[in-house]
Amino acid sequence: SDYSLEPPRHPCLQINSKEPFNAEPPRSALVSSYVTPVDLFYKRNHGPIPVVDDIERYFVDICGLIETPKKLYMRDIRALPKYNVTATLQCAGNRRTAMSKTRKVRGVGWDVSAIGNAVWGGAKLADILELIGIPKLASSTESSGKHVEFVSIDKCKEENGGPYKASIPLIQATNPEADVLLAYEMNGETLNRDHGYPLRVIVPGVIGARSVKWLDSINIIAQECQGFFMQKDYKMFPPSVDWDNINWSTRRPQMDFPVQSVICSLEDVQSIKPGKVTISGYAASGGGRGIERVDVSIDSGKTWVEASRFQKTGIPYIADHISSDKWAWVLFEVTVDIPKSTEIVAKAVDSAANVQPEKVQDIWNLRGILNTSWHRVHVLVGH
Ligand code: MTE
Ligand code: MO
Repeated sequence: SDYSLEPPRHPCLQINSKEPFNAEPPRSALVSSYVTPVDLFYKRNHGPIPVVDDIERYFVDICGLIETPKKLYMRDIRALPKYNVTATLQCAGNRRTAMSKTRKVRGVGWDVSAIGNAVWGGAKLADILELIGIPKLASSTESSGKHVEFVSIDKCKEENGGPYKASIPLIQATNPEADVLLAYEMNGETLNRDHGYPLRVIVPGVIGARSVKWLDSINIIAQECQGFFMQKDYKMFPPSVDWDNINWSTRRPQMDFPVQSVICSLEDVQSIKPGKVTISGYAASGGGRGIERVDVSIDSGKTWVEASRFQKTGIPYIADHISSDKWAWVLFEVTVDIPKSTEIVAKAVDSAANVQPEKVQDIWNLRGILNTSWHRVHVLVGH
């Protein structure tokens, strides 16, 4: 594989793996804006960044269980109505390093910033499927377990040198309300190479792994994609399963991500002066569920105070899907008085009343995915 043509990257990024390039911003950068700047958005790759230099000749092949296969050029995709969807992308491996501290897990180490919120611009997958004769809101007979598979241009070792791929149910793909996009813009700019130029999939509310970058083809298939990242990775196992007794076929590929929250204004261990401290961070949930509450504790979880939440500055956040961005994170903030050294904790509650689990041990899994345990940081108060 060839890593000589990688794009330039922001010097602030913390590099977790160089080849393939995996990097995240400092946590403090995440809370400085509701929309994460492209440069600081985490980058998660499984191979070298592909080069697409002739955009006029670039097309997406649509094939599989359809009457007539079709080639879609960028001009065809741009001719469809354009949507801007604000959606948070989170890697299932976010906070893996912390999970590995209780018991070793396999995978790229991530701190708390394998997440970002962007405005994705592009065509709706539901509109594209309609072009090839698949109606919107496919009925359960039409879809009957069918999936829409996204195949990339990149090559990775997990697929034995083949392309990265993933799929989502046809029923979700044909639902305009699910906001699944073929995106060619990120924060109003042309999508850059790191994030999938010229075209990527965005599946809002679902773990990042299903949002395939550098799209090459779309296949309508009878059942879910059989690729490595759907079948042998990104599945949630119980703590009792380890590498010597794992049976991958017993679990389904992870789709929606669970409720999550993280304190970003403080490092894991941080020295502060006694007095008022503003604690801020992000909270997000999958499946379009909003954030109902964020609780913060300054005594290791014995007592809690509620933080205020916001998306757009000046507008109070309500998880009602009308005044809020349903696929996006909320930022939270609370000012507390901290007289002495202590452990500060955050936990969020989503609109279905799902709560983050208290202990990482209870959700430990061998691949180290979905660490959504209460986020804890230590402050050392000095004078
Ligand atoms: N698509 C391709 N083609 N190759 C990849 O390695 N990584 C996936 C997904 N799409 C990946 C991909 C994973 S695991 C995540 S979390 C997101 O892309 C990361 O997207 P980003 O790099 O734009 O943040
Ligand atoms: Mo990921």
